[in-house]
Amino acid sequence: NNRIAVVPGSFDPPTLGHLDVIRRAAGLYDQLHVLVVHNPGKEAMLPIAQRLSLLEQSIADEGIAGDIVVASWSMGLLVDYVTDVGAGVLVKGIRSQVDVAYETPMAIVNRHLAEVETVFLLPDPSHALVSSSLVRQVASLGGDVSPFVPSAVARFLDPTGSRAG
Ligand code: COD
Repeated sequence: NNRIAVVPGSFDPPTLGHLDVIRRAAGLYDQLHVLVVHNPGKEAMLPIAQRLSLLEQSIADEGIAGDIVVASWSMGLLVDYVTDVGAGVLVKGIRSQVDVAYETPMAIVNRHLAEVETVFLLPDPSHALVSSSLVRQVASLGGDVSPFVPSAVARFLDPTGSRAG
């Protein structure tokens, strides 16, 4: 069933780039699962539960309409989740050729494993340079991340707003 798609990511934290891709995917599919995947290769900043809550708030705040499920996954293959929820498509955002090179082998493997197709979406160019790792770095050094993240995330990372403006 390709009317259901899964948008996986670390979302540590969610950025405006992620929200742009989620909005575009929500316009293309009947149901979207935004899936927080534990990536053992990356040292996390935020606990999974915090990322889920920030994603839910951000999707609501940005007024992204549609049937959107926010969930997490840490057990086994990503394609197992995709198959379990009756989806046939993974949606990934592409910022540059670096993302294409990283995503292509995974997309081919996922198709072999479970006949799951991967659809690549391009964000608005104004969001294409944003990454969670950049946001983590700016936040850890005390900088203002509000231009790069949804307002719920900016409030969470800088509750007093002392760095903004
Ligand atoms: N603009 C557009 N897209 C963006 C932006 C932006 N500014 N920032 C991020 N994205 C995209 C990324 O390209 C990615 O598609 C998605 O948003 C999530 O990004 P991150 O950084 O939150 O997540 P990653 O890159 O750490 O990905 C985590 C995944 C779990 C999605 C990835 O590791 C994965 O697919 N793993 C597969 C695990 C598996 O099943 N392996 C076996 C078969 S290969």
